[in-house]
Amino acid sequence: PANAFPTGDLQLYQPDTLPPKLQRYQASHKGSYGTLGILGGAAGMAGAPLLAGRAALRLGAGKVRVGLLGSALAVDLVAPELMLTTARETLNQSHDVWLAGPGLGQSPEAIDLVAGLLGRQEPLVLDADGLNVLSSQPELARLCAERHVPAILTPHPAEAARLLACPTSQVQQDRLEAAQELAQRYQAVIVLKGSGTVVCDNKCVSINGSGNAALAAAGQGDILGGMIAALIAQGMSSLEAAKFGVFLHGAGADLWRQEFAAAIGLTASETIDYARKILNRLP
Ligand code: NPW
Ligand code: AMP
Ligand code: MG
Repeated sequence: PANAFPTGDLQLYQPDTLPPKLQRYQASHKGSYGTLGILGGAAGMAGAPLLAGRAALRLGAGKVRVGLLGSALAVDLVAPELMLTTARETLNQSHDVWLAGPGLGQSPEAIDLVAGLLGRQEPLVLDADGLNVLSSQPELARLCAERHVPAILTPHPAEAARLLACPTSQVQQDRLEAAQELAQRYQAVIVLKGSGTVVCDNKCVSINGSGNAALAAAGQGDILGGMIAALIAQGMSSLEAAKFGVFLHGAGADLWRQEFAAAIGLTASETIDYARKILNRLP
């Protein structure tokens, strides 16, 4: 079933207007819309942070730098607006918000990078291997919980199970409980992905109302991380950005399904363009 958990008095999150922070002002410039730093791309997985970076640009981030661990790429020919460099170089530059994890791997360098970011105070989205590093290094949980600006953790059910040290089936049996337990343990905003994505912090919990099974495809989580980080770069709070980013991502897939009268074959790259359409159609 689409929502196999009790919703009780929970509201489905389904915004119908553009968040005020995303209004564009005539005299604004790229610096008004924030600079995002992305760390990821160990050997063989450069695609993941590039997808995240492309998604962030197309959802309005002012500037995006991608620091790759394992692949020396000079330019993304599909999105030459992205600045590509090494992970270390990226860490040395100042950014308004960070996304760490897409294709990051779990090497000693990856662990070091995640630990460094957890200890800084800019907003931070951790996804994919960023989460796997967090679950494999117990001392990082405390760094996460002690942050002044809560991190955003965006696990799929298997990543959530690693963070909670429990079976994936247990996460799926009670997704609200699992998300809220993660929020408490890591003092973070949690995006528990999958059909009926749960977004919560240690006070509020909501369930996303958009999205469909066309999203069950490689790279869809990588672009979601880029989208949420782009919304934070533009001034949204971590919790609002998480809810709105998840909504746009799912609504993009819903629009694709409607326009194509199709359920199979949506790529992450296409989802980015459909999410941008949804964003620009909101009054
Ligand atoms: P199963 O198969 O059901 O037992 P992993 P990953 C489970 C990078 N990527 N409900 C499911 O388990 C990422 O960024 C790079 C239930 C599945 O097999 C990461 O850094 C790409 N279970 C790295 O690869 C594109 C669910 O989780 C297992 C579930 C590894 O990430 C691809 C897979 O999880 C990829 O994004 C659900 N809704 N969803 C690139 N182009 O460079 C997932 N599972 O082992 O954490 O591996 O997610 O592929
Ligand atoms: P990841 O597993 O990290 O690539 O993330 C997959 C993304 O696609 C997440 O945002 C999931 O919520 C979404 N997704 C995957 N399968 C479904 C589904 N059956 N229904 C709705 N969303 C899904
Ligand atoms: Mg993923």
